[in-house]
Amino acid sequence: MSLAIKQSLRKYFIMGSQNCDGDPVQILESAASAGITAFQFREKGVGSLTGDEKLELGKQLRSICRHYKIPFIVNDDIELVDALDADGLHVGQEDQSVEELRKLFPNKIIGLSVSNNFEVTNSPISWVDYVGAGPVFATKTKEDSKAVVGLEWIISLREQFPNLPIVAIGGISTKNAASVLNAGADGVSFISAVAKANDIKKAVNNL
Ligand code: TPS
Repeated sequence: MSLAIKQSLRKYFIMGSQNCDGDPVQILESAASAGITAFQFREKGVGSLTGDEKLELGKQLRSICRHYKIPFIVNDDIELVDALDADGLHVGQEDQSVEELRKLFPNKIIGLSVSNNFEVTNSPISWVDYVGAGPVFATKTKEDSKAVVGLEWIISLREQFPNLPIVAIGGISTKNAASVLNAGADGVSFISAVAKANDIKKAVNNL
């Protein structure tokens, strides 16, 4: 189980329509055909869709993930997990508690964001399937992002949790992705490196 999760975290693309200059459906189609290993639908923040529009876009993105056989994870939206038959759910520290979510979704992938040792100590790490650790580098994508943790924190998290599936996030690019894997992360997660790329396939390959 944990090995399969770790493999899925290798190139974990996240986006919502607010991150895309072009058509999100085409962007995900290109990224999926180029080899991303998981996708998170994160329709959140300024300019994001809500209600039926969010659901309709979600259905299209979900079907691309089914076609390419990659996990489809929903960001912090319980109703959408059921409506889209998602493979899992990703939540932040301020969202619904992981214990509650685990009861609601015993068999779904549950991911949790962690940004410092305090959050790690106070999180039920044993209930999650993976953690999203970061921001490793500076990011402009998340308005409320926490302090940059650097590669050092990924190294120390790996020392503390030798077997925990860890995906690093925040400012990850084709230039620094290898350093993040060398620090001990199982994979890299990214928004702008692919959503804003001129050549999506090349970006995914280089990551
Ligand atoms: C797996 N998160 C932390 S930094 C960031 C986000 C969305 C922005 C990255 O954008 N871990 C996972 N999923 C999440 N949603 C988060 C953490 C929260 P960019 O790659 O453009 O720097």
